[in-house]
Amino acid sequence: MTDLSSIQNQKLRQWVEQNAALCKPDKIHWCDGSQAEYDALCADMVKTGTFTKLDETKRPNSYFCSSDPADVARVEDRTFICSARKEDAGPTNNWVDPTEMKAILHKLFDGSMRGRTMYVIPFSMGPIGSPIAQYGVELTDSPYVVVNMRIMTRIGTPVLDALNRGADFVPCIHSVGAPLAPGQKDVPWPCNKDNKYIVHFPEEREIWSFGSGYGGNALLGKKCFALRIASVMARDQGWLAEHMLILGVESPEGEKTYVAGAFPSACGKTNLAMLVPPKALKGWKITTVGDDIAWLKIGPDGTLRAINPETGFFGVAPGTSMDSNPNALKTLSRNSIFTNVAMTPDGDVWWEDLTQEPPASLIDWQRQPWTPGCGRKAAHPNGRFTAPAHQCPCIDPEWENPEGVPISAFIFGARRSTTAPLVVQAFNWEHGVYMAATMGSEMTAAAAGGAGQVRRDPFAMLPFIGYHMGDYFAHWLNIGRRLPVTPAIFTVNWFRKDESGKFIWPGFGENMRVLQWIVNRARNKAPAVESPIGWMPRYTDLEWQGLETFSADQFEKIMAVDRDVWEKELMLHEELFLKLSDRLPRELPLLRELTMERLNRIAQTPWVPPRG
Ligand code: O2Y
Ligand code: MN
Repeated sequence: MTDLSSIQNQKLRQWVEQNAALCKPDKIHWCDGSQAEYDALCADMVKTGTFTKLDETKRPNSYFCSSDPADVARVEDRTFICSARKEDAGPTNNWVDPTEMKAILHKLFDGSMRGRTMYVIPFSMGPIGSPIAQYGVELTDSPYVVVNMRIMTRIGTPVLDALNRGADFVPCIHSVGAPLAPGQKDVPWPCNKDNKYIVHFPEEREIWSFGSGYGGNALLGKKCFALRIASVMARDQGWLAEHMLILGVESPEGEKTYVAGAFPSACGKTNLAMLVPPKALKGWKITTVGDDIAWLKIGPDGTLRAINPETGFFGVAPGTSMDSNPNALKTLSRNSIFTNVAMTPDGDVWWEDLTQEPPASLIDWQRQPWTPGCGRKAAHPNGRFTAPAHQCPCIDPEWENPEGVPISAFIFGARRSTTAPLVVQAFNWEHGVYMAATMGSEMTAAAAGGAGQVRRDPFAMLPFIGYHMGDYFAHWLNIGRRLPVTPAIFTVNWFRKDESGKFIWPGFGENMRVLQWIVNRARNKAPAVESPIGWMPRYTDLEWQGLETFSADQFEKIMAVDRDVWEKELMLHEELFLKLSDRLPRELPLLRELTMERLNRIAQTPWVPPRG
């Protein structure tokens, strides 16, 4: 049992002491990260009604959990970057003066853990001791957070030992903001309905989160640390903290190429990270290093090395099926937590699209009886599974390599029903940065702004850059200048539609054909033609074995570059650039001009790759 007097890391001891005095919990529990601790916390949550244990034969060691309906997703409008100067947060972040924000937070956290236990979770983002990893400590009054953090990160004694040997850490403090008066009965999902604050202090490298117990708001290692604070550390220290999956592509000859890919939400990122190639592409294999976040550093040999700082997947459940992602389903077959999905009468889980036919009756995500046709969804659209990465059948053998894996290509994807071709390769690093900086994705009905609207989401990092976006673009350009050989950069779009509104590309496993061309291009082994917006494959440059029904005409449709459509697209790029003009690197508007010029010079519109 750890107590404060045994903590040799002065910063840690003082910080825990100060915050215990502020939050006034009944108890302090130092997490050792053991299985026994995890099991005991889960058993306690079963008793309090937070968790329901699932059937041990159907879903061993797994739990169902239902959140408060007012606490179901990240809250971007309550997320703040409190840099000392407003201009350093930039126009894409919410900003409040740090002194003012600290005063607000001190008031909110004062007594916020009364009647509860304060858990101290030492955690490592990345393999302990890796030159790319970083430590954090999360204080939280939520046992749900502790058990999820144990799946998502490396927690407990080995990290505390490293801290006691003097390692630094990012302080992360979290409260659900629901203190209990003496004798007051708790609710299954405590949170604060009126006040939510997800706050980052980039200069002090500190995170404060109040009022929510859900996902990215509360598991502070993920978006708050691994992206918002880490992006600031990466800027200052010359590395990259990115919203990217990492996958390995193995050729039939056994050649392995690692690729990192950035996609906004609802673009099938986890599916791509665990893709199962079509049988016809004999000998090609995909392995998973990570599905959401990549930290990349230039290695001693000049290659860009990437780690997945996490150890689990916090994936969207609805839509995940044996058709769309069999590897994810196998990953979550045991030792998993299911939040805001539905529960079957025999103690298993269900969500929309898991099976073609829904079960005859369910308990829905709000623990209400549910039957097909009742007019409600059984699972919340943001219902989640938390599952250990090592259970993934296609996990890469190098996924925990402390030195990381060498990245040969970056892929930037978005959801566009028009405009963006299936795949395009940037002419060079700067052009790739331009392409990633101007990414836009169509929003789903759930997103603010409405279905179909294109939202600029540079590098899929709009909600996650902890500083001025213009400086972030400049940082990417600088990294390119330091790399002896730059990885190739590509954009992909699986979602283009035809005139009748039908998706042109079959997607899912067939995306392997595009990955195949990408890794061959990265190795200078595949042909391409020059288009006005980058290098592209011709129809004959992709492998069609097993998908012979996809015709050259369809390929033309999905690759076409229409001058008028692209001129409008470039106007939208200019809108973004104007917003960022005080810190925008000069290269980017120049590259926009160049693209405009190239479009003006095409002989006929739409431009399509030559047949041959
Ligand atoms: O709604 C949440 O709190 C989860 S957000 C999330 C979770 C896993 C991976 N990515 C995301 C995201 O918003 O990008
Ligand atoms: Mn994400």
